[in-house]
Amino acid sequence: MMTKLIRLCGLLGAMLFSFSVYAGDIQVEGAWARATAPGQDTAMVDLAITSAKGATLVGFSSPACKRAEMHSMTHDNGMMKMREVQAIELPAGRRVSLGESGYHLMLIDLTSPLKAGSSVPLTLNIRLADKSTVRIEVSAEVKPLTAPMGEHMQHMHH
Ligand SMILES: [Cu+2]
Repeated sequence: MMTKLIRLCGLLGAMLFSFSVYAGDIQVEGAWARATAPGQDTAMVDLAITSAKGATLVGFSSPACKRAEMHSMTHDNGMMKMREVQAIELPAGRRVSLGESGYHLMLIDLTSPLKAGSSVPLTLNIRLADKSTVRIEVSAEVKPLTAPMGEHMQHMHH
């Protein structure tokens, strides 16, 4: 019991501003977004999460936007469609790359444009098997506008 408490405190206290975050049993890596074009007020963030135990990503927040949503992408008659989802499963020990699975984090109503070379702070809310929720601070790297997105992100349709 004590060990568990200490581990949870470690997770809650994780304020690691690096591009790869190890917070106890949960590892977040490769968080990035593409710089915004003039007039663009939404941005997608891709990242990978590996949780040693089964967990669920249930949301996130960021001071960079007024609204933070998790989206999935599906093909519909050859068109990409995005839909809000409330939960993204993180199976035990499996690296879940949001982009590869069609998911992404969506920053809506950006408070300011995303500039290449800067970073976006994010707080991920992850629900553990025991129903407790941990918050993990992540810093998403902003890459130049020309940085290639995954194939799934190229034909975005909002
Ligand atoms: Cu989206």
